[in-house]
Amino acid sequence: MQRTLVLVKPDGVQRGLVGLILARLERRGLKLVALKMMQISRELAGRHYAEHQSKPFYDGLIAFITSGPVVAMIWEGREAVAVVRSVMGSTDPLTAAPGTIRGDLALDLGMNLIHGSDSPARAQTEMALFFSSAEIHDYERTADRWIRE
Ligand code: 3AN
Repeated sequence: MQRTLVLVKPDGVQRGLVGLILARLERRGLKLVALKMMQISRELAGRHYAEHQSKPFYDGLIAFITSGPVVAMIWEGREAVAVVRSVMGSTDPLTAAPGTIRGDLALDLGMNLIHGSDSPARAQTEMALFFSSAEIHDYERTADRWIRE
């Protein structure tokens, strides 16, 4: 089953939206297999956002993601990477569809509440950056047979 890394960014923690964001992913049917609050170091931020290093917004992005604690999670489910991306909404909250997390709860590109891996390959890399294998839980949920045919 596919897994993906999700972060509730510092703005989501500060605004008290952790529970709401978690609930949206949970009620979609995705399964939570890892969860922790953490302070992202500059080193981890640099590795996580390495692909954006040459972008003009890079310094601001690093400053923002290290500005306060985040909640890191791994969610599992059918096409979890794409499902999380669709629940998040597009990167700029201004154009994110209503009904998505960003489309309902955010206004600014730099304060867009949530990160989700953008491909299965990136998900593998990002999960390994944020979690040890001992922190990731394989378990059965009785509800799964009501979510998956
Ligand atoms: P997403 O978070 O939707 O995967 P990415 O990976 O393209 O988007 O960008 C990572 C983060 O960088 C975004 N979440 C956003 O906070 C920031 N970002 C992306 N593009 C811009 C931009 N043009 N100006 C400012 N910040 C940006």
